[in-house]
Amino acid sequence: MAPQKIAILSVYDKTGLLDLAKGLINNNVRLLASGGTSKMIREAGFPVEDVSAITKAPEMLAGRVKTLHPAVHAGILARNLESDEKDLAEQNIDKVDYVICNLYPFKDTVAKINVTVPEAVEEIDIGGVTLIRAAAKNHSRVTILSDPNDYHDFLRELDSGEVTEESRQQYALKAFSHTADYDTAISKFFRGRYAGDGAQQLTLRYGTNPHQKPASAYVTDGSLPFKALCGSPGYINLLDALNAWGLVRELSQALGYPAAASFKHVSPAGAAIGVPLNDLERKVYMVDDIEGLENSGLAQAYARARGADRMSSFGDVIALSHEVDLPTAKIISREVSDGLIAPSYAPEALEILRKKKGGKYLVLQIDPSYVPAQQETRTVFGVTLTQGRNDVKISPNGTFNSILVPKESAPLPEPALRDLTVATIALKYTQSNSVAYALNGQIIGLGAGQQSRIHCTCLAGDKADNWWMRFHERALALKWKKGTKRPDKSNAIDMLCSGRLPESGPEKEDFENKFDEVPQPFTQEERKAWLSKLSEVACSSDAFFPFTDNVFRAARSGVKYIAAPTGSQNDQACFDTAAQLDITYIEQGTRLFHH
Ligand code: 93A
Repeated sequence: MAPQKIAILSVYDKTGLLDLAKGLINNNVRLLASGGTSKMIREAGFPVEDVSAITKAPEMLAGRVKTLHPAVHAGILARNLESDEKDLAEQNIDKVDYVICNLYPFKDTVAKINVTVPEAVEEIDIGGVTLIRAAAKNHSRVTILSDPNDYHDFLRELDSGEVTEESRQQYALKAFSHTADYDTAISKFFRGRYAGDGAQQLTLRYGTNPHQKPASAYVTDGSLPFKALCGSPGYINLLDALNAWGLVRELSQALGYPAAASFKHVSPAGAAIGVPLNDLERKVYMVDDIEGLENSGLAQAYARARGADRMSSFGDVIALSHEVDLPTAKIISREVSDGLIAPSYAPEALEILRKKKGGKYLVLQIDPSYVPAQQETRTVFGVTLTQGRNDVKISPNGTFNSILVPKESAPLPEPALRDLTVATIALKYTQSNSVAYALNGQIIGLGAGQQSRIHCTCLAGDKADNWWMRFHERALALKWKKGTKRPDKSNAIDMLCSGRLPESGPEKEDFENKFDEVPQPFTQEERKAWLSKLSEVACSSDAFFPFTDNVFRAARSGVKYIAAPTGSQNDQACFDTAAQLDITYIEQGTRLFHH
């Protein structure tokens, strides 16, 4: 006769326990249970033995040791092997067939306000986790029920004969997830108590919006790769800073220059390398009075990044690839900005930055040797998504080798390669869809986060046009009223250059109040004539151009080089259009969506 089957029951949540016990007994299963569980079953009138009947040891340490015993765990873990059977026989231990266990409510306990560490510690289940894990490990023979919702289906199967292998697998999977989730809650609690704010985790004031609390940033292994030297980061600050850091690190490595990026809402408003600025550029970027600028590649990179689209950069988070020096700090100190991330800071630069925003300016120091894990994970609407990190390398010499148009093409000139690299690396860190235009080692127009590609191409093109209009002699000779602030100047220049000057009313008055001598709007002819001088622009797209309209629009903003993935039904038409417009079309083989 087959030996009587054995179940071990040890549950904190006793929902459905008596129905389960009844069902097991009806199937002639012997019940062994820990203290409270066995008491409830016994009081309901069902036959049950205490676990101590097989351990021959009482529960001890006020319940800290209840089921932790070789008689229990060898019984669960034994396989149908001769050697295992022999070991059991020598110790007079019976095999266990069913384990029913759920754990102390650690999560509920630590969710209580003002919970103490000793209170939390008492809720760390040891024996239950061991029961669950052992049974789940040996699921080829043992059934593990860790969820009362499964009792009903389990009993139905048992009544009809035996629990199938597939069911045991599903129960084991649930059990492994249950203990993993339990351990995550424990490590999270202790990270909050013991890691020290800023070392392995950082409490954030709130998430994306003020009502999204609590919020934090943490790593599970080692330390956070950055520390705050001043101020405290918010959730969006970190999204910006960490994306921007990735961008400048890659840009600087690819081109061998210091690099800078100016981020807003997790996309770059500008990104650049430290190509020396000419006098006009210094003026347009409002840095012509910065001492030592010409000797700092980093300061020139940030002047370019911030100067590309001053409107969008208002309140930016900045990333800088190299140690922050005095000229760079001086530029930053007088702009409206939320924060900065860089590998290190010269003492005199840090002193200036620490004074910004009444001492609340965010200054983050990143460990430049930090390499993120290969796999990245996030949750959306409660669902965990995981993917390999986008670690494809964009480089001037490796990425743009396949020239599709013109057929008989010479190698790309250095500046074109440089600017295609800047545009393409910027896109890799820009919310998709995205298209970027670059010139002189900097982004001059970037269209981010549009659902339609042509809208990206238009947005980026309009921004590039606006950028170029700022170099028009009339835009350079504006007569400002004394005391006009930098952001107000940037706004007025943007209105003038983009051609959206107010025609009447208080808005017009507001605009005119900023000037001693009110500038006239640009005429169509002036605009056309000046824009026709914009040339040699490089344009990159994060995915293929689906229609020729993108090529036509790019051409209108001086684009001479396009790099984009191929794969559209209209590829050939796009190449032909480029050929007609004297544009070099390069295959950039990797789609670079970013979200
Ligand atoms: O403190 S424990 O980790 N020590 C143990 O040996 C042990 N074995 C089972 N807690 C232990 N359990 C847990 O007790 C179970 O996970 C279950 O949550 C609870 C059931 O206790 P009782 O049967 O006394 O109500």
